[in-house]
Amino acid sequence: MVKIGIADTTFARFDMGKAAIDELKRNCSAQIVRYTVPGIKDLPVACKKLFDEQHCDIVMALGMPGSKPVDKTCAHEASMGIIICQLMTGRHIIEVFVHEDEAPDARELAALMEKRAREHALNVVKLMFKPKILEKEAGTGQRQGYEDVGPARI
Ligand code: RDL
Ligand code: RDL
Ligand code: RDL
Repeated sequence: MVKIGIADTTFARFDMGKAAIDELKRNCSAQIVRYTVPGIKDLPVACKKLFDEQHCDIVMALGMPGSKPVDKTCAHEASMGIIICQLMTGRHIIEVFVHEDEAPDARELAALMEKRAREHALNVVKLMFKPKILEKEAGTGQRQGYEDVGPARI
């Protein structure tokens, strides 16, 4: 059975892990393992452990970079670590980051975090079970959380 890892953080202001797990459970029958860490810089090793020790086939890394410059640097470092982990393991990590300043207030932030987590969970289902659907969506301007922007036309 396919095993999906969920790595998430206590720093985030919305429970993105819970939303992702709910969406996965509604759309596939994979086994799910969750590993919560303090912040986004702790995600790369959490993902590595989910592959090495829990034998996950794919992992979602969910987190919320804050709005200050130091947080943006932190997010870049975390992303680099997540990419290195993918290259080390040859497995996908779907990075679900919502920057705190993407939304104007707490209400919209929570809604964006929930929607992006759920939409990327569906991307995980497609990657693992229905890759042809992704091929059909190639070049269609898909976004997660906000409206899709759609294809550019001549
Ligand atoms: O290893 C412990 C912490 O260093 C780690 O959890 C960091 O990811 C915590 N953290 C920061 O130190 C920071 O300056 C986070 C952010 N910014 C941030 O914007 N988002 C986080 N963590 O999830
Ligand atoms: O792993 C899932 C996503 O994190 C990954 O697909 C990213 O490449 C998606 N993405 C961003 O998160 C982003 O902030 C993209 C862009 N910007 C971008 O400008 N172009 C992309 N993806 O193709
Ligand atoms: O052009 C507006 C947004 O698309 C742009 O700000 C993106 O960079 C927003 N974004 C992130 O910042 C991010 O960390 C997105 C993702 N992750 C993502 O996974 N999917 C998105 N946007 O559609």
